[in-house]
Amino acid sequence: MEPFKCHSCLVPIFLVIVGCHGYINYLAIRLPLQGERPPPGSPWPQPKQWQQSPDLLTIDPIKFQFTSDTDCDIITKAFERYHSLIFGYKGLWVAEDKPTLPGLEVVISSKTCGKYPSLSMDESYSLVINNTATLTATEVWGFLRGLETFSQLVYDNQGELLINKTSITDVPRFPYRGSHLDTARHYIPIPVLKQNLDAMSYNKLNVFHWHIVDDQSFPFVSKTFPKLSEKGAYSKLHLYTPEAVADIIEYARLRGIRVIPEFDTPGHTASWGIAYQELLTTCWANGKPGVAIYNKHAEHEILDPTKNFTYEFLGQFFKEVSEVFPDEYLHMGMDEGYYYCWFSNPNITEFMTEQGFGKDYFKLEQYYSERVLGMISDLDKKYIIWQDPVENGAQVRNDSIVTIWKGGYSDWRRYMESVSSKGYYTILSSCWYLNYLTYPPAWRQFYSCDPLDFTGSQAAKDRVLGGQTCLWAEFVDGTNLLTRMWPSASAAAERLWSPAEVRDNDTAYFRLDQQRCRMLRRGIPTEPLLGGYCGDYEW
Ligand code: CP6
Repeated sequence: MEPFKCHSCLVPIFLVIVGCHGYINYLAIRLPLQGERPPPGSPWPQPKQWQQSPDLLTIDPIKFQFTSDTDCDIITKAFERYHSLIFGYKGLWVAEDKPTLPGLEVVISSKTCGKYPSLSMDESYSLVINNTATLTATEVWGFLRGLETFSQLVYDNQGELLINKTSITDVPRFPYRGSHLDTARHYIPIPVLKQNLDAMSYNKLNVFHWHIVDDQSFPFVSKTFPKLSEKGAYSKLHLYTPEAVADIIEYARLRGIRVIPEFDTPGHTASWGIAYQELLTTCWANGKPGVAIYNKHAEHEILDPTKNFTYEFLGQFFKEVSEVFPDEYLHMGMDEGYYYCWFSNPNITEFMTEQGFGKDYFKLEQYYSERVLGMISDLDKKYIIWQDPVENGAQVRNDSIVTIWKGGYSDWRRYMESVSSKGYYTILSSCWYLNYLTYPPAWRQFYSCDPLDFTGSQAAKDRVLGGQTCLWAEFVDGTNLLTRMWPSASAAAERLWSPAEVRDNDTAYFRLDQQRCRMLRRGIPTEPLLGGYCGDYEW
């Protein structure tokens, strides 16, 4: 008989013991006791400077007036929305024992009405609530943030609307505070995208990074190449038509949210190849060409960087994209280029030899990215890319923005360090991946992650523009998107808006729960963080 082999047996046993106790918590989560709640009407994310007096004013919904010194559609429409957010869900009576707040007066010191939100928009504002209330902002974008804060200060006390005398001066810590959404693994219906934009505005997030197509589907309807979605979308029900895209951009604009589309290339492009097979690199096997469209082997998914056709096609395609999306930036993807099909294809090998790349496939990737990014500059757009091309040595414009997606809750630091020390602007997303489920939910890790918490020069830190949550939708569709996103994304939103010193997890817990209840009252299905229920609301 074989002697008992100790190693092969003990290792798995060891892993089971350590693994279970180290990584999976089999004990019930103990929810903190109720009662440590913040005062009602506490704003999220917390403003930079914030003073509240115990003096209360009452609000009479019939008499309350919004007024503005500047004529602007963004302001008029925001007044309508916030009127129903503040007064919409309560019967209401007015007590006689307190002074009444007559309205909110808005002063826009630039006297201008902005067209589209941008990276350099001014979102600062100040808000003074005394016997009257005044919201002052330089630009309309600051007004939107201040109006959100105002609406959060108002609270309901058994049918009576109250607000404390308050004084706030507020400004975001980072200019780029995003929510990334993948609408290719699953199609997300337009009404759900709009609810998500609503929730973003309740949390002062200002960029919708729309990862609109990927290997699995191509829902974006291009006027130049309609076949892309005719063949590449899941079905003709699963489309983002030009009208729908314009509708989303307008909905976002009115909330001070930028829409930045991502058309990920050269990898993740299988769905492009359903209509335009010539775009993809033919994979070779056993000395002959195989199929070049997406199948269960994810390798058949990379563009062919050696053909002029590819660049002519992309040139026309991105010209259209640059006209459809008004933002100054496009996200050009460029992550996870799997070189497998490049390795296998003799035409690519020949091209590499001609160009003097030898066997260095990074050089081929650089060639592709520099050529395509050059086209984007020629279209007068700036670009954002995932970190991969920079790691692989591509030279990109020094005003490019690089999204850090690798490394999880701790290792992101070394990527941030290396990319920002190369002189690029950066956005952190590694800490805020919404595609994992944990028990308890991961909001504390989300909240604790600070994008400036890495070793680097002041100049490197000055290039950190902010961060974004990412929702990769392999296991997410319209049914669970909002509960998956909120309130976890709110934790990231406070990290990106409020001063770095606002970081105490335990007090944040109850404030975050209050924000969750507020979103729930406003119709966003958000998942619970605490036991119990939301005030005098049935949920
Ligand atoms: N799709 C695309 C993805 C991911 C990326 N790009 C991804 C990678 C790792 C994780 C989650 C998502 N699904 N196009 C990387 C940016 Cl953990």
